[in-house]
Amino acid sequence: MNIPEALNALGVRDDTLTAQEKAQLDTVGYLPMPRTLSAAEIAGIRAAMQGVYAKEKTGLEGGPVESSYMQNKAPGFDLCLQKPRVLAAIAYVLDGHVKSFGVHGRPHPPGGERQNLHVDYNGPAPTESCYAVANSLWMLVDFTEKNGATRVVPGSHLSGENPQDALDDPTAPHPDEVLLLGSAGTVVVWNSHLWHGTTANHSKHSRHSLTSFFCRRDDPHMVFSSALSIEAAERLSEQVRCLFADDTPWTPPKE
Ligand SMILES: O=C(O)CCC(=O)C(=O)O
Repeated sequence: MNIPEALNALGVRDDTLTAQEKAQLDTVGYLPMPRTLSAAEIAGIRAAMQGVYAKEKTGLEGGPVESSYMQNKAPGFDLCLQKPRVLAAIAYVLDGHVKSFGVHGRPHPPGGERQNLHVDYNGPAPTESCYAVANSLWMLVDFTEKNGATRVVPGSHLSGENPQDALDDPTAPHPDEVLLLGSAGTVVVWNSHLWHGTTANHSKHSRHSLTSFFCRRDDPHMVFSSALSIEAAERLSEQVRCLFADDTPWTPPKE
């Protein structure tokens, strides 16, 4: 099975996104998709996430700050690899050359700090028709002005610049930034050359979310593993397996 066949089997068609949605990805660089997850789906993913975080002590003293490749740790994240409209938006940004780098979580607790504006790529500036990276952010609670919603700078993916080089202070508020506000169950797909970053969480609750990250399949600068564990490869459908690229099975990091 090749990638076009896999995307087709996963429900991605030329008209899965409207012309307006595609234009939004081209021009502003991100596309919110409200109501992508049902309440039951959110609850299932959150339970799986809390299970992994508790096991790994993610975000706790002595534990890691984030959990990576979560599809290899529990089946509860499989949905984050197979919603047709999300995959259609990712495939649109990457011109069909989709490779999954899996599902990742980073707790954003009360008091959690603001991140630098950044892009998710270390390679050279992309050309307009050849983007290397695309991300999807899965809101598992409402994203508000108070709880650390992600900020993005619309259109910045077209600048060919990295905010670390272009800005005096990438942590500072940007005059053009927009907060990605939305209800739990919203997924936002962005071109990962778009300048973006978490804002501070001033609320009393954790801002729960996951990302399901993708890159251009043949990109030489993306050197992370895209391997599935044996268990995940046995569980996932052929079409989802096809989105991953490394043949050597993923093995858990040593404790
Ligand atoms: O969680 C967020 O608000 C932003 C995530 C992010 O910046 C990233 O995954 O690169």
